Amino acid sequence: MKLTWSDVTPRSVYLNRRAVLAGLGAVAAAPALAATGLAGETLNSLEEITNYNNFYEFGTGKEDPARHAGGLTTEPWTVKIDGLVDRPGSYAVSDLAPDNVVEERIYRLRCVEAWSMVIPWLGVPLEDVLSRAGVQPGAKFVAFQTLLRPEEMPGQRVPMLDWPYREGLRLDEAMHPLTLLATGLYGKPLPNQNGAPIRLVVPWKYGFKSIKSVVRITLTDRQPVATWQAMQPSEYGFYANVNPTVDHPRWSQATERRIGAGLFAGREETLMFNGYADQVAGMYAGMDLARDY
Ligand SMILES: Nc1nc2c(c(=O)[nH]1)N[C@H]1C(S)=C(S)[C@@H](COP(=O)(O)O)O[C@H]1N2
Ligand SMILES: [Mo]
Repeated sequence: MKLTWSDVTPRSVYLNRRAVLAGLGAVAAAPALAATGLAGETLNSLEEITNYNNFYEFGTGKEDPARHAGGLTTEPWTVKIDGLVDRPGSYAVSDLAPDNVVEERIYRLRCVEAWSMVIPWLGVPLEDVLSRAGVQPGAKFVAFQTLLRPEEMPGQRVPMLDWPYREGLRLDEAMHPLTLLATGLYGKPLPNQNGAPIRLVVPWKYGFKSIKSVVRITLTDRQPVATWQAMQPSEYGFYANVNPTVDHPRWSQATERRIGAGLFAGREETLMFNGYADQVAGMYAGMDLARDY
């Protein structure tokens, strides 16, 4: 049995989200900025967002994804949802995030390499997708996987990372209303270099958690393997919360360089949880964030 959005999404929510989408790029951006604490921030241009990328499946250079990702076939595409769910299955992207329910979310993206951007995503809360799949009581984590297709992903022909790229979240993080499954940016479908046709966006965590071109989402009772953490656990943690007080072993995380700000712009202070502390800090109450980095 296949569920569609209309089965589970109240019509009022639909209409609301459509209204946001319709006003895209104009007035509608203002409330989104205010709601996420981004008032006064300048959006990065489409040019910047699509030409300065990390997507190692297409090479390690910042311009490699723009150059090589065009060859990735993104249609048809299915996302397998499995593990501890009531309704496992393979879902089409249009089923998970139909055009008429996607909403705009303007988020900061802070890479662990200490650069940042502000990006107007389109997508659906991951929470909605997981609720529709029916999360079982035993589930504690969510694991994600990127497509494995070395024929179209030249970076995967080199054992640079342990392919396919994998990531994971605790269940409460995955169900947090800020956590997005993005299918577009700047009002259009996601460019391949940004993780078409569907990718995760977790704005309070370092960018490597926001896994691109997702083909599998698994609900599990064990903490999932995450690619960068497995590769270098002393440098990249499972949590990877943006935190200016916990430095990377090889560089400071106290400040960041805003892409596109210009040669003479100073570095910006990095904000706790990338500026989303009011919304997310409660999930980490009592945790030692220097240990669980
Ligand atoms: N599959 C996959 N997802 C990935 C990466 C990658 O190399 N492969 N890079 C991550 C990193 S380090 C960052 S900073 C963001 C960059 O997203 P953007 O290029 O859309 O800005 O994607 C993340 N998702
Ligand atoms: Mo990153």
